[in-house]
Amino acid sequence: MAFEEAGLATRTKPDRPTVRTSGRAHVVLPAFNEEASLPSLLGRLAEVALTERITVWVVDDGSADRTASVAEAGFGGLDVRVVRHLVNLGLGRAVLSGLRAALEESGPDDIVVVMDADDTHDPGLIRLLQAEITAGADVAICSRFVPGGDDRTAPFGRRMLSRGAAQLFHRALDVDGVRDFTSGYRAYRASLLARASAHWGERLIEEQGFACMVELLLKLRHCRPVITEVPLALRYDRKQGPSKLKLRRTLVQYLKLLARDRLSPAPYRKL
Ligand SMILES: Nc1nc2c(ncn2[C@@H]2O[C@H](COP(=O)(O)OP(=O)(O)O)[C@@H](O)[C@H]2O)c(=O)[nH]1
Ligand SMILES: [Mg+2]
Repeated sequence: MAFEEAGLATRTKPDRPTVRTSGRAHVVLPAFNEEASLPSLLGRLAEVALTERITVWVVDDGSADRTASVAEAGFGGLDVRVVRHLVNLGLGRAVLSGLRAALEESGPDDIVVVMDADDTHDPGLIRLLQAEITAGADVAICSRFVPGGDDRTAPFGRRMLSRGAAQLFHRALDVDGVRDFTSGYRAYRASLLARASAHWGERLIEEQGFACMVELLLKLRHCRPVITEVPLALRYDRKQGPSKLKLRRTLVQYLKLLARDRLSPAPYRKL
């Protein structure tokens, strides 16, 4: 196994009976000023929808551009729902709103995928994520840091942040099966998220910025999920406009999150 080769994780295969799922994929797209990228991304999602059952949840987070109307226009027969924040509340609140909306309509066999709305993530990977969860994973991460994964097209500073954070979190946190802690492209078994959401409520995601992705993994850790990774070749060259990630601010958020987790880890509870 790739993880074992690298001496990183001990549990990459499900150690519980396989739980079959063949449900719907709810695809949550947190979007802030993404009018330029959404049409192409919705078109690529519509291709996946030819063979998979998909509902897309675009969370327009107080965008100043036409993100909401582009999302509402949809693409062909693709099932697109739009959740709106009237003012910009940040990535964390947007992901939380999207997860909650998706969970309200999801069944036990469904999966919930979160991916960037900037069209740098290949929607074709949703099939692989679905397959991982069908095979028994509870969380499947599109990872830049497994063989076949690639972050070459991202700017230098951005790559250093993601790589540094991956090393740091790997060393400091007790989460098996994860190399790419900050990837914005992941799938979750809906029933796992529903349990965690019932337990944590509004506190499921408290981070407002990009650290929310790591925070969610840490909160889910208490459910003892099986986590696997599939390779992600990031296509930053498709990105229209600059990243919304602020390097220094995000680094500080990561360090604070880590410090909080070290100092007062939430007690293990079976959820
Ligand atoms: N809802 C919401 N989404 C945001 C915000 N900031 C960034 N995003 C979205 O989060 C995703 C990640 O941001 P992006 O610029 O792609 O970051 P990068 O690809 O990691 O450099 C994109 O889909 C953005 O539209 C925000 O304040 N609110
Ligand atoms: Mg992005």
